[in-house]
Amino acid sequence: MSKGLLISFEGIDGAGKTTQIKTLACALEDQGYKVSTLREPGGTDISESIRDLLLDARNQINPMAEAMLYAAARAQLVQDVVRPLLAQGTIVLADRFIDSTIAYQGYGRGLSIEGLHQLNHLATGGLQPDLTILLDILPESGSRRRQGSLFDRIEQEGLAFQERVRQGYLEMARVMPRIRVIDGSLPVEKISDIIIDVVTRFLKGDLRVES
Ligand code: Z5A
Repeated sequence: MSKGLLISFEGIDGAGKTTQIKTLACALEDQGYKVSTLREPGGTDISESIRDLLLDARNQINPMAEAMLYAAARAQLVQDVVRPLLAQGTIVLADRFIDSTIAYQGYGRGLSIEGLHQLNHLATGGLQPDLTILLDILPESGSRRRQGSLFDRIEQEGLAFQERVRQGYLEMARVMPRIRVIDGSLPVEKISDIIIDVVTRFLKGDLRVES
């Protein structure tokens, strides 16, 4: 593989993305691939500082400023980290990417979806994931899984917000073949098997995701 691949993981809070990325990274490394994992917002000093601003429950941020801060963190990450890794032939596993902005700031907050696509395009220079794994769970399950931990600014939005975000993701998956929906309520190991199978088929060219 001369050029790397960008595989993003999406889903509402607590969907299991972080858990699954770790397992997939190990499985791909065992198969001999160079793999890097990163999270959004984050992954560079600037992007991590923006993350702190965005998730701090004490901050009141208006929706457009919020969208632009996510875009700023993403622009820095893509330029400094993602593009160089892809140029080296690395498989980049991203815990959230452009679809989070459409789902959360678009379907969740109600900002213009078209405007957010343009903002994503500006931030990334048009970089899109090659494949996206969408872990679908009910908001109630996500909330149960996160019981006992402190809720950040976005997590405090509640179940109706999470359901709008979830429906936004499902709507995107209906029209974007690169997004593969996987039932995130299954046992962890079962989900890992499905993801490894999907990604392995994709790497072999046996899974078509073009529109
Ligand atoms: N956001 C946005 O609004 N716009 C944007 O453009 C971007 C992001 C990029 C980032 O926070 C926040 O920013 C996020 C969206 C918003 N909203 N919030 N909050 P984050 O990175 O801190 O949060 P997150 O991405 O939502 O991660 P998370 O809550 O940690 O969830 P996760 O990574 O998907 O799940 P996990 O850590 O793997 O698992 C959560 C728990 O469930 C854990 O105890 C696991 O052991 C358990 N788990 C995992 N899988 C299972 C299964 N299958 N069964 C049972 N239990 C499980």
